[in-house]
Amino acid sequence: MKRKVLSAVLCGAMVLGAASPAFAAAGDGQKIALVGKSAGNAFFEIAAASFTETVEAEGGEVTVAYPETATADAQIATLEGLIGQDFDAICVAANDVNALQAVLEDAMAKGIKVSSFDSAPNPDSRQVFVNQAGTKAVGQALIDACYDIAGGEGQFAILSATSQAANQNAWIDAMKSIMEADEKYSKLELVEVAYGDDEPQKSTDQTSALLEKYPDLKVICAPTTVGIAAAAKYLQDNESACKLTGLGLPSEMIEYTGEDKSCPYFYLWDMQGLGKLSAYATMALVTGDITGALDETFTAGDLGEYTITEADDAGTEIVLGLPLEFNSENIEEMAKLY
Ligand code: RAM
Repeated sequence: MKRKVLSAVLCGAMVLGAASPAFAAAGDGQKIALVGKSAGNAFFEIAAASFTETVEAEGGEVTVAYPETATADAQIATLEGLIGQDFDAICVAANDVNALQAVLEDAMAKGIKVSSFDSAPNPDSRQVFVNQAGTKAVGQALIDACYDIAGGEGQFAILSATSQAANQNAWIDAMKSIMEADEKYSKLELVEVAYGDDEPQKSTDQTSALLEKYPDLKVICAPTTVGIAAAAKYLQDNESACKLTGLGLPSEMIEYTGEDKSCPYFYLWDMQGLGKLSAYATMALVTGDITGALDETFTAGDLGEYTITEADDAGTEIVLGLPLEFNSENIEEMAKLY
């Protein structure tokens, strides 16, 4: 008798299970647009490949779109073109903190879920931000690298992306606050923040201009993969005494990394993880598993469970992990990955 009841229950569960949406894949039938900062930047291509693979494995589809340049205007045009094409969600790396607000609010008003990754638009412009590594953690790693490579004192400069770049500006602000708050850094002098606009030639020209202007410059810190690769080549080709650190792709930095090269060591984060986590967060917004509110949790596939926390700008974010250091010991291995 007992056995009969049990098998009837199991049978019912199987029938229900077959029809239940709880058994559907996380991204079933979803249409998602992923918008990077600009075309031709390997950083976004790597993140997009992992994002797309993740969504497709869950039964959804991804359209990747890039503005021609890393400007707010070009990105607004790209976003305007996507709204009205029946997307369930847009995930964007913002070229400007505030300038995208109108277009992203328009998207949300039309029922499109808006997440961001890499570079956050302001809290009103997004539901949640996937932060590759805590903003303060990145700022701390970069200022400590400058301090260490400069030997604790002397001039250093920052070679950034565009002057509006939300993520670069947040990291630079974090570096400045850390410097101001701790006497340890008082002998380090930040002489200039230069902008290479995430364009290789402009970044090379800015590197050359910095060296000319500041002959005693000890370190350049480039918190951009495009900037650091251009500066690394310029410094090494010209046998400059000025050293380099920042955020880079191991595959683009392999020739320039090591104590006897232009860049002793630099940082980035798990690139495949960034694409994956951004994909799971975006799919979870579409299914309604999360809304982007503080303290919500969700499962990001084999990355495990994540909790939504408060970002420095008082919006919400999901932090992937810690910045990773790349040096002569691990660069070859890591360059195979990204
Ligand atoms: C460049 C972009 C990107 C940034 C990396 C470190 O590729 O500016 O937004 O996260 O560098």
